[in-house]
Amino acid sequence: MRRGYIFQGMLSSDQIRSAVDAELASTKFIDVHTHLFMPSLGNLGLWGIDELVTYHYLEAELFRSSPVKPAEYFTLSKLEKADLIWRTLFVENAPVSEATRGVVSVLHAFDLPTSSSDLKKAREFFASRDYHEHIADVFKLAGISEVAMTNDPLDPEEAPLWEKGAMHHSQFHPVLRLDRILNKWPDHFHVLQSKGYKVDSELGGNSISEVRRFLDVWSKLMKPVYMACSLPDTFAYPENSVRAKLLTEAVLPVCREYDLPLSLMIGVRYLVNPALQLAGDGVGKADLRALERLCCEFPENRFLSSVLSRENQHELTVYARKFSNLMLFGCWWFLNNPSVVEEITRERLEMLGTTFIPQHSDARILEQVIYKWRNTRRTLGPILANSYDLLAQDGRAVNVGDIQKGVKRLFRTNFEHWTSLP
Ligand code: FIX
Ligand code: ZN
Repeated sequence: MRRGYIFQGMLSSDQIRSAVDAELASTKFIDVHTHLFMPSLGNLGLWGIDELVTYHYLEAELFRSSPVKPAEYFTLSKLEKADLIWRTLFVENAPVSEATRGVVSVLHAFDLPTSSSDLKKAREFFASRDYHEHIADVFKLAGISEVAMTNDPLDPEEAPLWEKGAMHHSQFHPVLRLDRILNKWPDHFHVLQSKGYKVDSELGGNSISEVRRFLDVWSKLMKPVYMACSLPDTFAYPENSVRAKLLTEAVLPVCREYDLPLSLMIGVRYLVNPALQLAGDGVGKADLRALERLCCEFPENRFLSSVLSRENQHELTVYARKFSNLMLFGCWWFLNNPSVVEEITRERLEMLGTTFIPQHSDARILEQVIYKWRNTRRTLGPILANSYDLLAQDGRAVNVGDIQKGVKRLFRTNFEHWTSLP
């Protein structure tokens, strides 16, 4: 998008806001954490209206407005689920929550009716789309150039696709996801055994070197830009545990060997309501001294971190001031709402300047990037402008170049440098 403004020299307060909005609109962001998949991973990639409407955020909201019980709901077909959610959350009620309004935003972006009594026209539209062209249109509407994926080497559906040589895509960066190894070793070590890795449940014998060999094989196969793991609110380090041993003796050394950051996403209370399945996770305040100790004891490793509890955000920001090998990213999951994004981003700008990554979409369905990034630009515009305005008020002239460099650093170069993206 051409920059629709030409300001020379020192900017006034109004010009600062215009310049920030214009730079946010014209800069193509990197989406540093999603659950999207490159086209060669086939049906793992979710897109279209029925996936959008049955997003797990909306399933959680459905059960607050419908008498249907989760057990009954999960027996329905995808189309039946979507029809029920559409009727309940979009027809019988005005869609004023973040997740429901997001679907409206996507429909509006494609000039589709947003208050229909059914999904007929939307289904016809998405059925008419060429997938590859659709991806290009969606990325353009979202103002993003590329996304980081979430790729699980122990997922029985995804792993074989990589092993068969799934074609890489320049706009979809692989991320080696470690949850099944670090959080559920007892349930998954046998999968490594079945692939010829001499590992056991207690990490005896050559287990650690075999896990490192497994990570080496997958680092070569996937070519990830970072490794990642979500962790419970109870995550602790140091700790005499299988997770701590795997993390410090296998994962972190392989990250150093391949010059990869490790992303630690801390604070999930898994399945607080199991009946809701993927929508059943909750949030808990974590003890971030675990992150502090890891950053301190492994200065040669680079860490990305996003934490789920609002109550952890201020101390996480302070930790980023203490450890230059720690890069904060995003307002994760239950935090990705304007009221909380504003608070978190303001305190990060105040304490870190532009040395953090403000947001990621966490998109699970392709078109979600459209509304998640529109919301981010809308929320962050005035906040970022305020930072530059205060600078001007306090005696340092602000010019367009300052703003261009700041926006680019926040939404591109911080991640590029952290992950050594080409
Ligand atoms: O662990 C994660 O990557 C989380 O983001 C997901 O598990 C979560 O379900 C989600 O999609 C949140 O937005
Ligand atoms: Zn996620």
